[in-house]
Amino acid sequence: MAVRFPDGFLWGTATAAHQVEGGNWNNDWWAWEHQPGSGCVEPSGDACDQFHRYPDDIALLARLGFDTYRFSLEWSRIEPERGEWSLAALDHYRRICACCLEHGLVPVVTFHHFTSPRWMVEAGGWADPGAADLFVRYCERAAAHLGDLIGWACTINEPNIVALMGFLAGIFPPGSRDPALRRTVNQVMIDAHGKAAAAIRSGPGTAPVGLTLAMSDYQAVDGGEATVERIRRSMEDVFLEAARADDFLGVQCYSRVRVGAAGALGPEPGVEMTQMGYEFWPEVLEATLRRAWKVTGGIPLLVTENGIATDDDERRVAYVRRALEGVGRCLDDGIDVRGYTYWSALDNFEWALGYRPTFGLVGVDRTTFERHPRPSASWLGSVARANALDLP
Ligand code: GCO
Repeated sequence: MAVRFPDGFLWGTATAAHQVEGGNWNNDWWAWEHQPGSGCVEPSGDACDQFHRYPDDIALLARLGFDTYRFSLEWSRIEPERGEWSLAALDHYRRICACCLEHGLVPVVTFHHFTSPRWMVEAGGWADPGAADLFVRYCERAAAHLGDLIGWACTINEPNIVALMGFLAGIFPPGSRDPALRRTVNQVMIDAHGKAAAAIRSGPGTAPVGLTLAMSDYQAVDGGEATVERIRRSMEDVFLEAARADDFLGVQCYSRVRVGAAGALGPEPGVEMTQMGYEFWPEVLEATLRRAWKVTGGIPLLVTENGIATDDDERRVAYVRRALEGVGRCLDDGIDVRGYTYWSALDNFEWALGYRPTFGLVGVDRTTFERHPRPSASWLGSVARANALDLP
């Protein structure tokens, strides 16, 4: 299916500080990676050493044909102790934004992507309603320093996943398994998002501000309808409803989940799997864009993450092609999709799963940090340049 995308449609790739920078020892994830029994397969260590190599990465992404780069600020670098601000860290992120702009890339900046400073977690972390004010002070400070260079601002990345994985599933820090805490964290994050959005807007610059949400194509099987509705409420709807007043929503999705009356059913036998242990299901993007559009009441949507972990780069191209066809159908129906961001620019630290899953358009040598662009990188870069898929 050929698709022509609207003028100004953004084409990018994404990373997050802790997954690529290296040496982020002052946050809760680093502590979790080193905590016996946490289930992490390996520590993040030097990651992709992007803290030092960002100029080369940005130049590479621009050469490939992209016009957008989504990355995150590391709060534990900017505020290493409560109320102590690192001007050097703020200047570092200012240089990254400037470097993007010099290369013609729109900086899409995430203020919180899963990691929180150790001092913040010791002060009660995200289960404490006081977290919102701590987060807002940091956002204010960062926006004051960087706001004039930011293209799009994402307050919190996947607040639903932080709450689910950290407070109910026990797989992310702090490793709790408590349904009440999970509900509290959802609420604290919604509160923090709203206040942070106001703080970022009141600073310099005019970037649209929103949050990014992990969404899924929940499919009811064998009487699972009511269960789907229940899962959607805490995973999606509370956030989609909170986002109605935002400038945009970042949609992030990877696969579907089949749900029976008793809960998630797991993959369907015979369906191709990815390295993440979930199904190859690119149609998730169309399904989630349609749902986000409906439940938010029609705010602009930016695909801030979509991609696949695979060791077969041809399957990566196949996945993205089908996902983009779905975007095309959404655009045809008048859904306001502003851009597509592939996760991820680089193979990187996939949280508890370490470096095994390879999501990158660009491979990274784990000892030399050398970058090796894959054929999918040139392919998606050329789609970006043409602003079209498969036109003759
Ligand atoms: C998330 C995060 C990313 C992940 C990506 C692949 O969705 O969990 O935003 O940090 O690495 O989604 O799983």
